[in-house]
Amino acid sequence: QHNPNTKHNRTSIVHLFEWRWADIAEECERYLAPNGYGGVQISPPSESIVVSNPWHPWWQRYQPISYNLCSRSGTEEELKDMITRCNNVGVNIYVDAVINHMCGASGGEGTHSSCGSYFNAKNEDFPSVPYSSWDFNDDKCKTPNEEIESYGDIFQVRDCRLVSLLDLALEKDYVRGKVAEYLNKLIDLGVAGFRVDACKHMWPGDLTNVYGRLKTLNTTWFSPGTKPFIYQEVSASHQNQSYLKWLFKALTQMTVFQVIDLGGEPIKASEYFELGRVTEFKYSTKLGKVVRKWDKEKLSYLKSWGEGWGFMPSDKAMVFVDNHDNQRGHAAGGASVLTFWDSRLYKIAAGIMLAHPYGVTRVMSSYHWDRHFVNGKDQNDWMGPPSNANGSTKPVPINPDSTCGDKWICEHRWRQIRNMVIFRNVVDGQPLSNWWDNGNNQIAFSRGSKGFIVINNDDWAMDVTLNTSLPMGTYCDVISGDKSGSSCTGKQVSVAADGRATFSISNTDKDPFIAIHADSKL
Ligand code: LM2
Ligand code: CA
Repeated sequence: QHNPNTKHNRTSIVHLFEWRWADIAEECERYLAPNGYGGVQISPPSESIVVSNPWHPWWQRYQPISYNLCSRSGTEEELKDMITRCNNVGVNIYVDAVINHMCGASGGEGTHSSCGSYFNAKNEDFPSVPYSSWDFNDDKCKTPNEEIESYGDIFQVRDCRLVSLLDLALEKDYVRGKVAEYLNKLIDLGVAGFRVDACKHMWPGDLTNVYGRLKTLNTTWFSPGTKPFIYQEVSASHQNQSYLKWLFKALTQMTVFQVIDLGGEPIKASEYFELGRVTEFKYSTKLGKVVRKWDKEKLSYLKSWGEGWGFMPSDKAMVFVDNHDNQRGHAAGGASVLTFWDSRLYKIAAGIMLAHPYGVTRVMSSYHWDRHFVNGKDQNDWMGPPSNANGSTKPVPINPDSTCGDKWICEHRWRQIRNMVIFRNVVDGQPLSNWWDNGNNQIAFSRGSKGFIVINNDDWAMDVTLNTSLPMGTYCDVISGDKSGSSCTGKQVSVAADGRATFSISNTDKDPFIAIHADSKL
């Protein structure tokens, strides 16, 4: 279903990518609940392969060995403790569910797995589930090497192997049963929903069946009859770039002009709308272009942001500035995607996303890795989280200034992003109104009479008086500072009786935007 089941009018989710369960439990209590985060997307909790070449890449967790719940993030006990503690403070847990496939065909044989379970990739033998070769799609896939070769063929995309990952036969009652048993175990533990991995590679009919087997949420924390929130990863293919180039060439030769969606493929995100929300990758790519001012994009064009840009319906969309794949050049996205590496622009993009009513918003929380570009490709895009010498993931230490140490970036703790998460909660349900722009890269808009945001992404100063629709008073700008008691550590904005206020934003300001809302009134 499409509702994230968040509590206390909280609206955003944060992806604590590769965090340990013990750290997430702490973070729910000490930071996420007090700052209005609605939930956490966790890395896959299922047993995965352990890859040693390259050394323990993050993507090994997208290669399941069984549905046992020990992973690089911790034990089953730690997982349970985290779910309980987060739920107790009203922060939901969403599980990244990898159900399209098991490990890669060349995964080998042995016990190099996160719980130490034996498996044999070549024979498709996973006794801890158990799955055997009967449970995979080899007969259905018609390509010579079992691989997906063309994204133009929907049968290949669903029934063949994605980058050699052993493809599960989800039309089998047995496989559906095993997958549902795994998800239901998590529901019993108290999770609120699932980010379903690789949905493009599964038939909507198979997913309908699996979702249909799911229990309602644990009534210790959720009202009776609440269904799990489902959001499905449907991204443009790895082949997408070349496919688009080919298509573009073909179209130019025909001198035909046509709008091509990022998909450009026969499989459409809309096939999955009935089942749950779907990740809107165009949002991430386009937002990056607008804020970077590439392709002559400008902020003023955001007036029709959302469905007006050809995005899916708002009530079907899960949106984000970047995700764990496209922040490192994996899968869809491309060079325009903004990440913590471009922090100033990133904060602007996050501000726009969180202020705008479109979609359910997901904030990314990353770790630093040593990027090393050779001919435009990052040679280290595989690198796993900050780790100790024995390979275990490092805890997330919190510095006195509330930032994170040991190379954990914690974008969700950046004041500008955290305060915009709160902004979104305060203005929830209010319409976008009072749109203003200068025809270039200065924009402003209200959310009803609850909040107002002004952004200057031009190369010159901005000085304007605008209607905010907010009640008269002095407000604390939550981008340059925080309200504490009746004082403000940042800029102050005074709204007159007629709702108008004057905003001055230099293009050289540390963060060239201002946001005020009902709860930042002094
Ligand atoms: C996803 N969404 O739909 C994940 O967001 C994405 O991170 C996953 O790919 C993908 N689907 C499959 O679950 C990642 C990563 C791949 C990696 C796979 C499996 O982007 O690069 O593939 O996980 O770990 C790796 C190697 C690849 C190899 C494969 C199998 O990069 O070269 O293929 O393992 O051994 C021979
Ligand atoms: Ca498949």
